[in-house]
Amino acid sequence: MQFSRIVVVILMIGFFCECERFSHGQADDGYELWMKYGTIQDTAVLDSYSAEIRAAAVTGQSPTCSIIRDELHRGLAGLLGKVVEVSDSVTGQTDVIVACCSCKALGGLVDKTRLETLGEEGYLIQRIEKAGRRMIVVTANEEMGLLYGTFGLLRFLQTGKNLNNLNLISRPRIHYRLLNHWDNLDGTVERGYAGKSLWKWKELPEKKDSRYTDYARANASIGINGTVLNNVNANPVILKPEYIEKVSVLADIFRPYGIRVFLSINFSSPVSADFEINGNRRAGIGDLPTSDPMDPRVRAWWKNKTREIYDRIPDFGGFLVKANSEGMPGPQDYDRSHAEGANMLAEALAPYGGLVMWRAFVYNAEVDADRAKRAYCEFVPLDGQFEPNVFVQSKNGPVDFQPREPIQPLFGAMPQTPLMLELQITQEYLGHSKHLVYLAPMWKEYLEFDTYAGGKGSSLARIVDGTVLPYTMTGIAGVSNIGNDRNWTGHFFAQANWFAFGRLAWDHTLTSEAIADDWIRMSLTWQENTVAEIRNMMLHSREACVNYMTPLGLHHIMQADFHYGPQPGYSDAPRRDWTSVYYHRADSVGIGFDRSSAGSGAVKQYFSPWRELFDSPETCPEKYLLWFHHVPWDFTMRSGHTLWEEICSHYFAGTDTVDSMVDTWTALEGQVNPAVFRHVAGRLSIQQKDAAIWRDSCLNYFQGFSNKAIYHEYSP
Ligand code: BDP
Repeated sequence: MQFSRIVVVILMIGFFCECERFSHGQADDGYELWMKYGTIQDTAVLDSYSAEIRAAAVTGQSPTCSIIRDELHRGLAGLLGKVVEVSDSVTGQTDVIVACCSCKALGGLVDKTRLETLGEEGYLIQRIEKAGRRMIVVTANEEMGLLYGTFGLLRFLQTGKNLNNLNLISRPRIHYRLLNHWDNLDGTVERGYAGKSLWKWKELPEKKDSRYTDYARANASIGINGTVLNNVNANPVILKPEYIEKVSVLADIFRPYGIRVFLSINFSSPVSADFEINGNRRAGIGDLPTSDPMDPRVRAWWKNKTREIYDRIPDFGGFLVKANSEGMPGPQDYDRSHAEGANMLAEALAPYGGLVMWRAFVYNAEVDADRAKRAYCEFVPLDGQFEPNVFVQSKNGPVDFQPREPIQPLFGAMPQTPLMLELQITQEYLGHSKHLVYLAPMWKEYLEFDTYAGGKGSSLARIVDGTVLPYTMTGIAGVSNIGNDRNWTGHFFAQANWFAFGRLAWDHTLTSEAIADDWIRMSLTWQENTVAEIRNMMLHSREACVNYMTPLGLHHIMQADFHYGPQPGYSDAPRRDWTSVYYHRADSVGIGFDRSSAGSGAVKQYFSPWRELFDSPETCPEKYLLWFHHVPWDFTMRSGHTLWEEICSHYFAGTDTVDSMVDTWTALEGQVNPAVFRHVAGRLSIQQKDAAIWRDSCLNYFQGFSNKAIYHEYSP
């Protein structure tokens, strides 16, 4: 008895000593995400902040202003390790003021002309001197800007920046910044790797899980302003009155955080009959014999349903629609076009300011033999036919969310239709929540890709944000990686992807490095060397994943449906374009999909000079080589290697990088929170093992066609 008590005491002392050394929370379970607000360990920084931040005021009495007050209070108390009073009115002692520019308390303190371009959500943070006293002022045109500005200020402090440099002006470049949840009503999450859905439909509307608020807060902290709650493979039941009631409870919780709620709808909702989608029986919730968008009864049904929603949720955002894709019903079932389908919904939503996000993820085999061409073939002819409140929402690439794809050529090719960019935060094809893959470099690669749609300088980002084409509305969506796992995202480092998505949606000019840097400092450590080691590991992780999974333009050779491990030999699917062999086309001559002008012609969907550059294996960027070309095994690469040697080298480079990630992390024991250390170490060892499986299975399989020895100093 005595003995075990002593052991417990020793263990506890050990535990507290351990915690003492980490500024970011005790035994971090990841729940607090990047908002840990651990007391600043650098005494010089702490002293400089403490000297200037003693009393704060957030003027205004709205629910949003209360949230801002609470956040500031929580953040400052944690970071400074002392209670900083945050009142609702400015006094002679106040040295941090958060107030709308119209607030009298600001009288003459800020240059209001700087606010003119900031819209409803932008903010200005300045450090000023008044009567010999320093003050920090966070101001905006509207209170949502104050909320974002407050998180901006806290981030500045959390990352230990110098107050002398505090002069921030920021506004979002894209208006609709949404998460898309692929959450089913039964609590499962399609392509979710972090537990079950956050939405407890059975408990709603009565019981409001406290996590709903934490979710909204986390999103607001990175500038996300909307959420689509349910899976694009939508169950019509979401539109039943009892579900609208449940959804309205969530909308009420999210509203003061600036987050609007949207829903995915099933195009067959108005019908009374049962139908089957992907093996699941679904029933419409209406009483109509049809969901033909040109049928007046169907149009009236949607109008009534929309009114019913807005009666309960006045700021409801609108509908996301997957139609005539992967078995989902849609207007083509009635020989109507995507535009006719979308416009029917748009008409119902327009009086309330709602919008339709009509997905371009369609790939009917009758349209073209090459899946990569189909969205473009179907949608480009419809340009100009959509109502003004319709977005066409497209994935970044022409096939699916692969580790690397060239850009979806639709971007820039529909000048009269605002295109919303859909990225995938959940790592469906990039190692689920088992692999550490920091996605910002991948998203930046897409965002910075110059489409040449309006001549040089037409990056995807500048199309999406309405700079190149005069879009009347702009939007970006990220397929969420959040579930009810305690740490939200399964892998601790997957939190960085949620964070990075929000930051890039707000400002796509931020660099992957800067975002990683912020996230590491907010989530893990300020220790310079450690920050550098972790950042380096993150920045190389996506290329490593491409290398050990699908280098040089290979794609879609993952395990059938599960999409985690390799299955390059997969050939027996209900559709050819679901098999791996359809995509890699390996044979005794070579490997790759010929999409040149002599092949499927997909290159012609791109603007010049890309269509010419992609068209020849000599000029095609090698990272896309096997996407666009069927290349002989002996083809000479720019390195001087043959193609076969180059493929081998990439696979080995991928696993080598993972090995070095493991080494880096192992050496960080004692430098980061021990609980996080153990969690990440465990996942990295899975990644290391599985990356090697990827390499060996793919090389062994492809070797069966190349008939050449594995090129490396050692064989798998
Ligand atoms: C595919 C996913 C599937 C989604 C589909 C989509 O495998 O689960 O339903 O995309 O985006 O990548 O609709």
